[in-house]
Amino acid sequence: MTTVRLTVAQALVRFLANQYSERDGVEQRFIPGCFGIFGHGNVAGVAQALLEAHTTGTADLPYRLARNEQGMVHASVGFARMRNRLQAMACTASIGPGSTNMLTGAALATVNRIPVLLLPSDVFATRVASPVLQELEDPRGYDVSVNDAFRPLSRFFDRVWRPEQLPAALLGAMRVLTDPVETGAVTIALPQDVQAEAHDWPEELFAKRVWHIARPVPDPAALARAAEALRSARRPLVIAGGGVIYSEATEALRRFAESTGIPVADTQAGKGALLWDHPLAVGGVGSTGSPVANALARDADMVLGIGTRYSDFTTASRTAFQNPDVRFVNLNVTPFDAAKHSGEMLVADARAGLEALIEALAGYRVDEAYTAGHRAHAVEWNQVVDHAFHLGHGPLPAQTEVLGALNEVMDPRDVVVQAAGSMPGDLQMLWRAKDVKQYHVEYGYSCMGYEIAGALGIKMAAPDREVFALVGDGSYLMMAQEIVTAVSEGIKLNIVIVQNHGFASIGALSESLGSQRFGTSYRYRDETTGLLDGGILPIDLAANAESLGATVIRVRTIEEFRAALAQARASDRTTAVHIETDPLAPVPSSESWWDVPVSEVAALDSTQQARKTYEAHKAAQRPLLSPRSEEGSR
Ligand SMILES: Cc1ncc(C[n+]2csc(CCOP(=O)(O)OP(=O)(O)O)c2C)c(N)n1
Ligand SMILES: [Mg+2]
Repeated sequence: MTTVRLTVAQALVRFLANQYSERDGVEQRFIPGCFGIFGHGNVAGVAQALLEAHTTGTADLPYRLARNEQGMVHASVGFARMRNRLQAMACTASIGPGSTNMLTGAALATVNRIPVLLLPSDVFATRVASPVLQELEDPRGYDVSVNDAFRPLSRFFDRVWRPEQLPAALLGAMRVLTDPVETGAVTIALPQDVQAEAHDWPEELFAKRVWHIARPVPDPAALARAAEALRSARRPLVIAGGGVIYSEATEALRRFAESTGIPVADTQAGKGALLWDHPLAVGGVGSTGSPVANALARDADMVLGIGTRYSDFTTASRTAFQNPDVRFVNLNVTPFDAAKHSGEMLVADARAGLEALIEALAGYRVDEAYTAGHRAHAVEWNQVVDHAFHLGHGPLPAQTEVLGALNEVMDPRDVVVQAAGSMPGDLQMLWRAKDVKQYHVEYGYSCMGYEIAGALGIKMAAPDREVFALVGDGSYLMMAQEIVTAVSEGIKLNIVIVQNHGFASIGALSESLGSQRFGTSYRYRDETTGLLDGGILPIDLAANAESLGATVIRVRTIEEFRAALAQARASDRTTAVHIETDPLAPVPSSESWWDVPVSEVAALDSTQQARKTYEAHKAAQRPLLSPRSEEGSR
C-alpha cells in the first residue's frame, strides 16, 4: 500500500479538494472552498494546511476570511442553498468561542436542511496541559468539550481524537452532506494537537470521489395510493416547499399543475417554484400567505405537499385546513416529512415524484368552476398588492412600498435576501417571484443577521446575479460585519437598510397579544415612564455601513429609493441604500393566524382582551390526524 505522510489537517484539506457531487450527469466540486477565522486552535493545523495547499498547489481549497464565525456559516448556507445543495462550503474555527459562535449557524443549516461542513477546533487529545485556554472542564468527564453542543444541531458529528479515525469521519461526513434526506450541518471536531499530528495515509484516501445525488423514484404501490387519493379530490391544493427548488423540479411542477389544473401555493423556501404570474399560482400559504391561497387551503379536501416541512407558518399553526374531510398526500424525499399530518407518504425525489404523478393522474382534471373561482380572487388580490406597493404613505414611506419598489426595479435574475423581522411576512404575502432563485428568505430558523452574511455566500454561488440583502435595523445591528468580508474579497453586494428604530415585527406582535409593544423599540429610556419609549437614538446605520467600506446612498422618498436601487445595481462596489420607514404603516391581511401563546391570567386589561381573541383562534386548531385515504371513511 502506498502511503503519504501528512498532518491530519493536510490530509483533511487534500481530501476535501477531491470530493465531487453529481446529479443528472452534471459533476461539480462538492466543497469548492473554506471559510474561516484562525485562532490558536487552528492556526498551526488547518491554517497551515490551507496555506501549504495554496503554495504548493497540492490541493485546491480557496480560503475566505470571514469576520464572525456565525456569519461564515450563514454565508455557507446561502451558498449551498443557491447551488441547490449540490455544493457546500467548509468552515474552520478556533477552539472555544470561535467554534461555539458557529452553533447558531449549525442550527440554521440543519433546520433548513442545507449542507455545511463545520470544522470546530477542540481541546488537546493528549490533555498534557489541561485545562487549556478556552477549555470547558466538565467535571463529569474529560472527553466533554464545548463542541458537544454541536451534537443535537448536526446531522453527523464526530471528533477525531486519533489520526486513524479521520478517514471514517470524512466519509461519514460526505455521505450525510450529499444525501438530500439526511443533509444539514455536519461537524468534525478537530483537537488542536491532532490537527498538526503526522500520519501515513493510504494514497487512495485522496483519490477523486464522486458522490452521486440520487433521484429516488416512488414505490409503485405508494404511487397508486397517492394517485387514487388525488383522483378523488374535488378541491385539491398543492403546497410547494423548498424541496421543489432544490430538486430542480419547477418545470415538472408547472407541467403537473397545467395537466391537472391543481392550484399551487408556496412556502417561504418554495416561493418561485411556480412563478407568480402563472394562472395556477395562488401565492404564499399560511400565517403570512395570500388570502387567495388561504381560502383554498381552508376548503381543500386534499393537500399535496411537495418538499415541505409544514412549519407552523405554512399551516397557520394547524388552522389553515378547515375542511373536515381534508387529507394529505406528501411527496418528499424525506420519510420524516412525508409522514406529517397522517399523509399518504410518497417518498421520492420531488422531480421524479411529480413526473410519476403526471402519468398516474392522466385524464384527471379539477372542475373549471374551481379554477375560475380562485382566478377571480387572484385578480382582486393583485390589485390589493399593487395598492400596497404604491401606497403613497407619509411622511415616511411604508415598508410595503420599499418592497414594491424592489420588486419592480430588480431584474428577474436578481436575488432578494431576508430572514427575520416584519419583512419575511410582508415578502411572503406580497413578493412576485419572477425567477425560481429570485426569492431567498431564510425562514426555517428566521435568524436575525442572516441577511448580509447569507448574501455574501449567495453572490459567491451566483456571481452573475445581483444580490440584494434586505436588512432591518435590528438585524443590521446584530450582524453587519460581513460587509467587510465582501469589500475585502471584492464580492459585490447591494444592501438595503430599512430603518424603523426597533422591532416593527415583534412590536406589532406584542401589541396584538396585549403587551403594548413593551421593549421592542430602539429608543432612549424615558425618565417618567421608566420604559424605552423616549426619543429616537442618534444612530446612523448608513454611516456605519460606510465605515465598513460600503458605498452608501441615503434616501428619504420612494422615488429616490428607486433611483438609488438602480444606481446600486449598476455599481461594481458593495453599495448600501438607507431608507427610513414608518413601522406603523398598514399591511394587507393574510386572513390567517399564528399561534403565539397569551398569558392565561393577567392584571393588564390589554392582555385579558388578547387572551379572549387567542382562545377563539385556538378553537380552530386541528390535530390533522385523520387516517390516510384508504383507511378512513370518506
Ligand atoms: C437572532 C435572533 N434573535 C431574536 C429573534 C426574534 N426576533 C424576530 S424579529 C425581531 C426584530 C427584528 O428587528 P428588525 O431587523 O429591525 O426588523 P423589523 O421587525 O423592524 O422589520 C426579533 C428580535 C430572531 N428572529 N433572531
Ligand atoms: Mg426594525
